[in-house]
Amino acid sequence: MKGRSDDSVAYPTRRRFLKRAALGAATLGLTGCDRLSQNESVVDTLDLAEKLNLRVQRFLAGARGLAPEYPASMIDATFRPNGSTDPQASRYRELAANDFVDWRLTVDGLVETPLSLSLAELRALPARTQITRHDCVEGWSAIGQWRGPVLADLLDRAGVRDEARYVVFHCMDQLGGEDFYYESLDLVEARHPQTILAYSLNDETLPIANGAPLRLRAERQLGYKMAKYLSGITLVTDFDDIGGGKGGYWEDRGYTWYAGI
Ligand SMILES: Nc1nc2c(c(=O)[nH]1)N[C@H]1C(S)=C(S)[C@@H](COP(=O)(O)O)O[C@H]1N2
Ligand SMILES: [Mo]
Repeated sequence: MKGRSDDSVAYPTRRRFLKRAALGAATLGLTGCDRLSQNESVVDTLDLAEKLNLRVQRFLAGARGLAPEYPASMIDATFRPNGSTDPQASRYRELAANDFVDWRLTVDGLVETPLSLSLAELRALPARTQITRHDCVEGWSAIGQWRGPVLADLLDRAGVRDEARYVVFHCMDQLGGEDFYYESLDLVEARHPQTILAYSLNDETLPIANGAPLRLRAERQLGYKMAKYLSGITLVTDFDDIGGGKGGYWEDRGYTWYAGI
């Protein structure tokens, strides 16, 4: 395991690159994740950067290098919601109407023991609290405090089989009214100590706008990786047969799968 000094090398480099990518989009008068994906030069630049980034960052920061955490005084009063903010899918509406009492998180796929956990059961597990900065490719950031069980603990409870390489996160919202949002992480990122499934934001129940009842926080990644409105996670060897086959809703639309910052 490498120390914090290594992080300061890895993160500013990526942040500078992101700033440039965001600036490029702003110059062209583009706003929003969807517009960015329509700009080919931006997507090409991201593709090229991705190949180097995963290797360079893993080398510099190691598998467990930590994202910066902040003092409570730096928490933003409102955490800007983005993407889906009020899912209309009928299943989601029904669950929300009953305060998610009937909601379950399933853990299945390449595991020894599939799990199905209620919100109460998740809240009873050991939890991690972290104050971190969220960076969206649109060029905005927000600092918030998140709390929830560490994903690695859940994976250990389920028992990940040797063939598994990725964790896929299924969501209950249809962004753009069509495909359900989904995301994925490899097991290194999924088992990172700051990768948690958050049920609270700034000491309050996670609001619908920010992903109630449960959302992923993967603090070394860009905002679009952090799937909101979770319904289940599946352990897989690849994501060829899921969604558009690229490992995520935005990845299917041209974003890079590796979104380390
Ligand atoms: N299910 C789902 N998860 C999602 C999104 C979404 O539209 N649906 N948007 C992503 C994007 S682009 C960002 S920046 C963050 C926004 O999280 P927030 O609403 O808490 O700011 O959620 C990510 N996770
Ligand atoms: Mo985003």
